[in-house]
Amino acid sequence: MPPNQNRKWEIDTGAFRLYDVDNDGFITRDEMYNIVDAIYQMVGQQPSEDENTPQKRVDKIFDQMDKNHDDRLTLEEFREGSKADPRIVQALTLGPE
Ligand SMILES: [Ca+2]
Ligand SMILES: [Ca+2]
Repeated sequence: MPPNQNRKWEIDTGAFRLYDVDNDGFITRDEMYNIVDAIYQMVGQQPSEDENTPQKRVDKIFDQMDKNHDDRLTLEEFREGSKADPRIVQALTLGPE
């Protein structure tokens, strides 16, 4: 595996574990909401047009990532989703754009 891909795998897995608070291998909406809400408070993020509340942001993330619509994200869904929208992982790690 090329180093860049390896690094991305580590970041995605680390982010997934942060979201998966009870460590059962799935991210539920509640778990993601708790983290996203905490991030919003931490960074005091300015509202943007369509993501101006943590709830909306979580709904949007789930719409994009939850491929089989069972209301929970597996690591695989999370990784695929973060490939399509890297901001989700960046928002967590608070890295630069
Ligand atoms: Ca969980
Ligand atoms: Ca799912």
